[in-house]
Amino acid sequence: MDPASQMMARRAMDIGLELVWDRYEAQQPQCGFGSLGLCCTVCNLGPCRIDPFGQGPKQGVCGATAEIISARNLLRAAAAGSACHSDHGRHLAHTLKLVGEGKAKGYEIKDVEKLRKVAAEFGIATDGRPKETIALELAEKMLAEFGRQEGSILLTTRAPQRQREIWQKLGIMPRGIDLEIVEGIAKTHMGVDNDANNLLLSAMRVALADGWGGSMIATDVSDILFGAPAPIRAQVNLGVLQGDKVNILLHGHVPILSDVIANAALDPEILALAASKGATGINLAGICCTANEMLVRRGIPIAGNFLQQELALATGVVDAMIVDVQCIMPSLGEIARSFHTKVISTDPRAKFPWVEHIQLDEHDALPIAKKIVQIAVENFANRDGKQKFIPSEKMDLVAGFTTENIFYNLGGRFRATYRPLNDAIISGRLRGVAGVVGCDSPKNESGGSHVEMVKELIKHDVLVVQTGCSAISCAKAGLLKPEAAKEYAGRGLREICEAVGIPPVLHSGSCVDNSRILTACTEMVREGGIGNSLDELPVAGAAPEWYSEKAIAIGWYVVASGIFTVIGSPLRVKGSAVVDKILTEELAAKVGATWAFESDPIKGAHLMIDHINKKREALKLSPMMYEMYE
Ligand code: CUV
Ligand code: SF4
Repeated sequence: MDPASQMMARRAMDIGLELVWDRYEAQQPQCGFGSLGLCCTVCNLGPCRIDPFGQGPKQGVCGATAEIISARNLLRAAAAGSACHSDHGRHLAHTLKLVGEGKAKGYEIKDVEKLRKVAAEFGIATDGRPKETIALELAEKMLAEFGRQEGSILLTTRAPQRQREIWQKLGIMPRGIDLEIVEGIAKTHMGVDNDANNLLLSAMRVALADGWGGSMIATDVSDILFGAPAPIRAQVNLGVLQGDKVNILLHGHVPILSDVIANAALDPEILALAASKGATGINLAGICCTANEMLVRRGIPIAGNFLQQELALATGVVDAMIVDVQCIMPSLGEIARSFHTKVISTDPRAKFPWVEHIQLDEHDALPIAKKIVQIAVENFANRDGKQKFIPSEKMDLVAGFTTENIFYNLGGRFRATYRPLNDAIISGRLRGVAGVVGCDSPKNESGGSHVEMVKELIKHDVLVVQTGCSAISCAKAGLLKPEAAKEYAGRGLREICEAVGIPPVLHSGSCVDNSRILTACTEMVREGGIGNSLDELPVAGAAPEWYSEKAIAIGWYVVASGIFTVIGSPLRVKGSAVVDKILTEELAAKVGATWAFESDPIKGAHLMIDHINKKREALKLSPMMYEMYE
C-alpha cells in the first residue's frame, strides 16, 4: 500500500538485493504441521508431528496429543514474548537505579512528577526527599518485582477490582515477573503440564506479568528518565532521509541507547566534524519501536516500521544504523555490505553477522555515543553518489498521547478527567475505543491491513489508539493527522476531533506502551457510566499483522484483562479443535473476552464494531447519535 516501500522494493530488486518478501516467498509453502501447531521439538524423542487429517500419528512419541502440543507451544511463545518486553523493563529499572546512585553519567530524571506519582504507588515516601533518593528506592522496589516470590505484582493493583478477582479465582494473578516466565517454560518441558486448559491459564499468567508488570515498568521508567510524552508533530516514511546530511538510523527498542545518541548528535564538535565532511548537518531517524520512543518524546522523524528496515539501507544514504534489541533482522549486516552503511550493535544481548559491536555502558554513555556518531559522520565521506535513491514520500503526523495527557486532550482542559470521553460514549457520539497495535507482516498486507482496519473503525465512530509498527503504518497513510478526522471519521468522532483538535487515531508510543492502553481503559472504568470492569467496556483490541512472540504476549494480557482481541493470522493452534475453541469461545466465561482470528481487516474491524455494539447494548447506552436519523 505504501508507495515509498514499493519503490524501494523495486530498486532493491534492480540492484539484486534479497529482502524479507523474497525470503518469505522462498519459504512457500510453509510447513503445514508448524502452521497448525502440530509440530513438537520439545524433547529428543522427537521431533514429532501430528497428522491433521487423522490418517497418520495422533500422538507424539511421549503420547502428547494435538491439544497438548499446540497449547504447550503457545505457552512457550507467550513466555518468550513476555521475557523480551520484561527484560526491556528490567534494563530501564536498572538504569534508573544507576541514576539514583549517581552512577549513570549522561542520564537524569526528567519527569519528577511522574517519579513521585509512581513512587507513591510503590509505598515510597516522597515529601522533602531528593529525586535521586526516591529514584533509587523506586528502582530497587521495581527490580524486586522481577524476583518477587510471594504475593502479587504490585502494579496489578492498578487493574479494576473485578479483573483482580477473576485473576485470583482462576489462579492466574501474576506473582513475580521472572517467576512466571520460568514457571511457564518449566511447565512446557516433556512430562510436566499436559492439560491444555492449564497450559493456557499459564499463558495468561505469564502475559499478565508482562502487561501489568514488566512492560508497565518499562513505560513508567521511560517517562521518568526521558520525560512523559506530550502531543508532538513530526514526519514519517523513508522520505525523511536527507541526501545532504549524515543520516543515522536508530533501530530496536530500548530508549536508553537512542536517547543518548540523540544527545551526542547535538554535540558542537561532532556537528563541526560533519560540516568539515561536507554534510549540512546530522539527521536522526527511527525504525520500529525505537522510532516510536524517539518520536513521542523528541519529535524525531520515523524512517519506517519493521518491514522497512532493509528498504532503508537500500537508499544508499544511511551512514550508520545503530541497533539494540528486538525485531532487528539478522539480514541487515549482509545487506549493508552492498553499501557504505555501517551497522553497529550496542547491547551485549544482541550481536549480528557482519555487524560491528560497540557496547553501550550506562555508567558513562555519552562518550560511547559520541564515538558511534563520529563513526557515522566519518562514514558520510564514503558514500557512493550513484547508490543514492531516496523516495520522496513523507507524511505529517501528531503523536504522544498518554493515559495522563488524554485527560486534557479530550476536552478536560481545566480539570483532569475522563468525563468528556465517557460522556461522548454514553451519548452515542462515540461508539467506543479500539486499540490497533502490533507488527507489519508480509503474511498479511505489509502494513495495509492496519490502514484498512483503522479507516473502517473511525468511519464507524470508534476512536482508535495505536502503538508499535501499526501506528507507523497508519501514520504513513495520513491517519494520524488531525485533518484525517474530516476525511475519514464518522460524524460523531469527527465532531469530537474537530472540537478538541486531535486526530481520530491516537499514537501512544511503542509496544511496551500498550500498558498505557490498559491504564487508560482502567481510567474509563473509574470515571464511571460505561461499565464496572474492563470486560464491560465498549472497547476492543486488534493486531492485524502480528508476527512476533511479543505480540502473542500482548494479545494474551489484553484478552486476560477482559478485552476482545482480533488478530490477522491465527495463533498456531488450528490443528487442535479443542484449543481453538478454548481461545475463541470458552475464554469468555472465564475472563470475559476471547481471541478472534480474521485475516480480512474489514471483517476484523466489523468483529470489533459488533463487539462494541453488544457491550453498548448490555450497558443500555443511547443508540448512536447520528444513526437514529439514518
Ligand atoms: Ni515492539 S514487535 S515489529 S518493533 S510492532 Fe514493530 Fe514494535 Fe512488532 Fe517489533
Ligand atoms: Fe515428541 Fe513428546 Fe518429545 Fe514433543 S515432547 S518431541 S511430542 S516426544
